Amino acid sequence: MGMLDGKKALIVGVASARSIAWGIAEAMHQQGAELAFTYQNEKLKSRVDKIAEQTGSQLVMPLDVTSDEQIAAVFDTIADHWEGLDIIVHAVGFAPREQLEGEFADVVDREGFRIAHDISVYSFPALARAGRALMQGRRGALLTLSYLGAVRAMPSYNVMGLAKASLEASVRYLAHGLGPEGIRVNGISAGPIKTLAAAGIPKFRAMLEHVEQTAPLRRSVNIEDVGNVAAFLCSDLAAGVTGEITYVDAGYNIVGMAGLE
Ligand code: NAD
Ligand code: 0WE
Repeated sequence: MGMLDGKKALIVGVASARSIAWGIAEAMHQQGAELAFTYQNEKLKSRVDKIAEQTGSQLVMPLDVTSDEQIAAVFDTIADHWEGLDIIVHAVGFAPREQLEGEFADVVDREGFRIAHDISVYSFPALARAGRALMQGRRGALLTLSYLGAVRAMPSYNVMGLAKASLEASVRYLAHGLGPEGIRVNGISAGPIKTLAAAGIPKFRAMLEHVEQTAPLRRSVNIEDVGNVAAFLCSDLAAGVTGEITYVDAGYNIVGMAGLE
C-alpha cells in the first residue's frame, strides 16, 4: 500500500533526471500516485517525455509559466483526462543569470527583479488559482520548493532570496485561503543540490562541501531525500500540516557558531 494510492499529481519543473521535480515524481510514483508532467519548452520536451514514460505517465503538456494561456490549457487538458486533481508540485525558479553573481545592490535591477518574481513566485499562486476547481472535495495538496536564502542573506543568491521570501509568504496566504476547501499548501526548503539550476553557479562545489562539513548529518541532501518528504507532505499522512516550510537540508539551517568543533 502506497501513501499516495489513487492520488493524481501534476508535476511542474522537470528539466532533467537531476531535477528536484524528478526526485519528487519518482517518490510519488513509488507511493502509488498517477502523474502528469509539464515541460518548459520544445528543447526539453523529449527529455520530459522519456522521464514521464518511466512512471507510466500518459499526460505531458507544454507549460511556460509566464503564459496565462498555457497555464489555463494545462488544467483544461487535465480536466479532459482526469475527473479531478489531488496534488500540484511547483519546482520552478529562475532569475537572469547576471542577477546571481556579485553584490546584491550592485546587480539588482527592475527587469531582473520582475522576471525572478514572475517566474519563481507568481507562478505558484497562478497554478493554485487555475487548479482550484479541479481540486474541490478531495483533500488536495500544493507543494513548492524554497531555499534558505529566503530567510538568511547568502552570497550571490541576491534577488532569488527576495523571490523565495515572497514564495514562502505565498505558501501561508494560499494555505489560509484554500484551507476551508480542504486544500493544504506547504513548502520544502531544500539544501543545495547539483541540478541544472545549480550548474555554473560560481563556488557551488564549495557550498556543497561547506554543507557536508557543517550540517548535523555531515552530508548534503539529494533529490530522493526531498522526494520522500514531498510525498509525505502531499499525502493524507500529513492531513494536519498546512502553511509550513519543512527544511530538507541535513539540518544545516539549525546550526549556529559553525566550524568550531
Ligand atoms: P532544475 O533546473 O532541474 O529545475 C528548474 C525548473 O524550472 C526547470 O524544469 C525549468 O524548466 C523550470 N523553469 C524555469 N523557467 C520556467 C518557465 N518560465 N516556465 C516553466 N518552467 C520554468 O533545478 P532544481 O534545482 O530542480 O529547481 C527546482 C526548484 O528547487 C526551484 O524552485 C529551485 O529554486 C528550488 N531549489 C533548488 C535547490 C538546489 O540547490 N538545486 C535548493 C533549494 C531549492
Ligand atoms: O534556487 C536555486 C537556483 C535558482 C536559479 C538558478 C539559475 C541558474 C541559471 C535561478 N535562476 C537561474 N538562472 C540561470 O540563468 N538554488 C537554491 C540553487 C542555488 O543557486 C544559487 C545558490 C544556490 C544554492 C545562486 C547563488 C548562490 C547560491
